[in-house]
Amino acid sequence: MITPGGINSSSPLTSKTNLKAVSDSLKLIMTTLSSSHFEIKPSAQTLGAQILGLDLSKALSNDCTEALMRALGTYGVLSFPKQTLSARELATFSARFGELEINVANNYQEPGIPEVMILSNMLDNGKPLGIADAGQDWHTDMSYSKMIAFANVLYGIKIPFRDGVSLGNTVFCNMHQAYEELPKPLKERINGATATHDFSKFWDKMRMEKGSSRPPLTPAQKLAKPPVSHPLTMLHPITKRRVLYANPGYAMSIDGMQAQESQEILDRLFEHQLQKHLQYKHHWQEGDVLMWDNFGTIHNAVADYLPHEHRFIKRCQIMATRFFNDDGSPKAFPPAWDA
Ligand SMILES: O=C(O)CCC(=O)C(=O)O
Repeated sequence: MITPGGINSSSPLTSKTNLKAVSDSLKLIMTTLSSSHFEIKPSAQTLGAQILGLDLSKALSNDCTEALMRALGTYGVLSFPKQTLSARELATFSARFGELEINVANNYQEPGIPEVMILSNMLDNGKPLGIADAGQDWHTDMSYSKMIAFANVLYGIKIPFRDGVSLGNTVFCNMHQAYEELPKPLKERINGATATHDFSKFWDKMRMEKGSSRPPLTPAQKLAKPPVSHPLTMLHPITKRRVLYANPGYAMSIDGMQAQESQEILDRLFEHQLQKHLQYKHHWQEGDVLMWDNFGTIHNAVADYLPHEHRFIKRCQIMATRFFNDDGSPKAFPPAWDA
């Protein structure tokens, strides 16, 4: 235990064991110091902030994790430039924020660390190294699942550039602002309503894209991912402000509404939430770790690079289990966040 009087003020620092304890404790202090203080540099756009001064390969203190969580709620998208991480360190960092998803149907996982997925258009002897077309349209992760996703953490190892400009950038829209800017009658119409989200909507759309190698979903796969309902707006568990929780990728219909009205409202919401002034683009650099909040944003991985322009990203997905119960009801907020 670290006491104000020293490493362990009750024991003399003489024996080899004590020296080892001192050295271990100093290491702990250094680690804690080096991973507790960081600078937030907001993008000055609708979303986004850079986090400077943190080495994500080091253990994060509780205070630091909580401060990052607040920053994530506030800015929606955090980037940590110039990181050097092993897959294990990426998973350890991500797991500080919640339970990690293990996608059982996915072949592109880090050997021995299934919670780390590979997104890539690269081939090794003709064999894909990762999912090549992940997220290439507007969506928010896992809204098709009973337990939705809280956040994603992506580590950019190889980023394509053309004429010095990065390709394959990731664009986000701000769902706090989207909700706030809805006309009052529409807010009143959708507050308390739920929408059905379906995994196959996005999958089938991706299959229509040129060169897609996605096979049709089998009946068993469809059965394993049945459509689910979620509220169309919700209180963000960190900011406690209301967000629009809809996305063109997975939202199919508004429950209990005539098909035509449901489609009209969803189309209106999709058009509203994608407006340019709500958008923020992350311009990737190699070594970036990018973390985003799936409650307060929707995103789209821009497919503007060619097969020979290589992209290689490692990814973890943090589930929302710390915020929601299995039935979707919110858990009590951690008191420390009641600022
Ligand atoms: O590759 C990207 O930039 C984003 C991929 C994506 O949509 C995801 O991880 O959910």
